[in-house]
Amino acid sequence: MKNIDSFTHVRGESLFVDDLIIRQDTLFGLCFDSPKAHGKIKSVDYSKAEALEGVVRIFTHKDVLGENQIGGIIPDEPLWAEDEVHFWGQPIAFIVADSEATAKKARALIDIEIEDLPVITTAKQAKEKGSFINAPRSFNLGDTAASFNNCDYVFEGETFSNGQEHLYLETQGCYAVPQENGNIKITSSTQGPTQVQKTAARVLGVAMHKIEIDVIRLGGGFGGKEDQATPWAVMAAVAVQHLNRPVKYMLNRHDDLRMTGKRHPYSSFFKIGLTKDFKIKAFEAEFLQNSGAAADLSPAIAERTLFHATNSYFIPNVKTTVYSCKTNLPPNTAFRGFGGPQGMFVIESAIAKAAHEIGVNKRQIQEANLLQENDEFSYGQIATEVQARSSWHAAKEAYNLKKLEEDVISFNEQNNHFKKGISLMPIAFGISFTNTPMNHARALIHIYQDGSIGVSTGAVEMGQSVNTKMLQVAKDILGVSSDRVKLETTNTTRVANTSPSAASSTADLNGKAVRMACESLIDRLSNVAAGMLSVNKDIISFKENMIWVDGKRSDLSWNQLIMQAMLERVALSENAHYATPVIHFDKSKEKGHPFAYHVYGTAITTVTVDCIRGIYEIDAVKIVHDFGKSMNLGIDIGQVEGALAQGIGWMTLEEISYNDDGRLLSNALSTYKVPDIFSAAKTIETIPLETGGNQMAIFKSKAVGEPPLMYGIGAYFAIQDAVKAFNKRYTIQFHAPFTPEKVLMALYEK
Ligand code: LUZ
Ligand code: MOS
Repeated sequence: MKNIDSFTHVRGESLFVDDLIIRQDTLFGLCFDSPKAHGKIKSVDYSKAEALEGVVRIFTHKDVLGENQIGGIIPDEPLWAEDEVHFWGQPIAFIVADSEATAKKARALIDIEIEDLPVITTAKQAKEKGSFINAPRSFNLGDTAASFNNCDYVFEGETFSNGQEHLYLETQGCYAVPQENGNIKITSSTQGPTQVQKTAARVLGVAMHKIEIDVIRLGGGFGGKEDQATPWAVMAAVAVQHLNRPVKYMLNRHDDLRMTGKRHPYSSFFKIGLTKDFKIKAFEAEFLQNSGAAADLSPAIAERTLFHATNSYFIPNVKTTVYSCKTNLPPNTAFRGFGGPQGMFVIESAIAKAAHEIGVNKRQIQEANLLQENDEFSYGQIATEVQARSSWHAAKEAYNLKKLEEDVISFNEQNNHFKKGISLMPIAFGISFTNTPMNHARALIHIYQDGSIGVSTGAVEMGQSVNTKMLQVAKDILGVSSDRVKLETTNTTRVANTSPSAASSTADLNGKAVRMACESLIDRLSNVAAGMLSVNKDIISFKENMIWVDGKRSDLSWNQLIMQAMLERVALSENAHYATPVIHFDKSKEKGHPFAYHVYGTAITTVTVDCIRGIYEIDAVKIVHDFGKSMNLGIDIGQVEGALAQGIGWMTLEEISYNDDGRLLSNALSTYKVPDIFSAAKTIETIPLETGGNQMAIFKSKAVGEPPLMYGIGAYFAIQDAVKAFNKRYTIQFHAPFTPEKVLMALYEK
């Protein structure tokens, strides 16, 4: 089944926030944000801006009737700065005017005086100064100190991975409209409608039921709208509260790039110990996360770094610690993989360093340590239904790794201007919110009396096709054709108290709820059908818009049955709640079973480096991926390919840059390079690993959103492999992204 939005997408008819028909009395908002990364606000003069014709009002923290606080995990982030600013781009005020153009003119007329305070831009500086968001966390298994003494090889090293801009095609935005009695309806481009609702209620000082959030769909989220869609919607809501007029706020690209957080840059240190036969006996890592100026989701992201610090390897002695370092950058936030990719880059770097120093192929060390059934992760979960070795060997065989490697070697023997490199990248990614209480979802199904069906869930459609999957679940369980099923918008009045659409878990959690609701309806409708057909209820089934008895099609149609159910006053609506069973985690011990299951896979990446220019091409990425039993392979492979491109971009091209004053230099698409069709891998092949699927996944079809991003890490090591083939004196380094500039320097380093 195709993505149900493809028709309207292609025709440009799909609705996003900016496409909504707005009320005639709508006003337009615009943020005035800090022009300094750290300082005391001495004075702000709004008089010239306020005097501009068309400016209705300028809102500041003084207009907050509730709490000027938007921090979720830790309450450390004001909606609007009060006496101090902590990052360049921090919201200070909100201009509301009769047009966007007027608001923009007004913004230029605001005079602000800020007394500079010292600016921290890197995690290392923050650690030196003791500037942290919260206490560090550590996951420990076995005894690393003792086991390093028994290793034949011990290596240490340092890594850096930079941030990443989400670059959702649709920028952040919202449209807030007053209703009667002070109620407000906000259409928001958010992954977390409940988070927006809850925060708006908190800042406005009203009950949650006065705020309704509606989400049609997002033009991409990638984690950037898990937490950071909230402030804009809340600002607009404050304005509505005071003005009783609709307020729209769509960020332009420059403002969005400057004011929002990104993937966290990490500076990390590792120590790895191996035996002669390449078994990794001990691994230590210290992760310095550049959290930015406020917590946002950083503590949860730091935690996931620890969860994925050993990737798909079994290491019996592990000691990992993460520091969330407070700096004067915009608060960094969720980004596809959520700290996992940063952790995996470090273990892969440690293995690469060991291989380089010992003088063997990196994959020999990787292969010797892949997870097996019943191995223990550092956080106590026992690995089951492990597909680390199976996907690794399936990839080697399906793509003839031996031949691929021989081709690289012979190419490199014959060429000096160009060199090829190859790498293998296995992944293991845990599925579930690491914060156990977030793993729940609800669905509300209405069957209308004409037999058509409306499905509401807490899932937010952001291009990942979750609505298509929800429709598949409903139509399969109810036995109706897809044209009978409509997916409704995601709305807090229909489905309340939702977790954000995140953690790759949205289809699992909401899909299970849809399934449960549909099964309850089927149970009730079976009674009605049994009566109409004078048969036992247990032999009734639903298929192709008809009712079947004992596997044979009856004359009773779905529509006739629904009409009869109406007459018999049977409830045709159902609400269901799903909470992931089994999972638990004890933070006081840092042990438990946090994940419903893991997703595995292996990618083989080959690249060609131009050794005169330092530029490179990704020749091919050949993947064996564990989809479980995919319920929609077309959509799932699309997710793999998109995540791969995003992962390769993070590892190779996308270079976020702030100057020492904390100003974003890569503040436009002329200075921030994202993957395009020319930099995409020339070939991508994805083979589904044959497995039985996983019961914890919806229809045994495993979560697919985030895991394949980490295949992109393979590109870094494939390029490094090519550099090594050219420059025998290359000092191995782990500093991502491996941009052409850095490749050039590595090629000619003496
Ligand atoms: N968001 C979140 C996530 O709040 N918790 C998680 O564990 C998570 N994991 C991946 C992506 N987003
Ligand atoms: Mo996310 S990184 O919002 O799953």
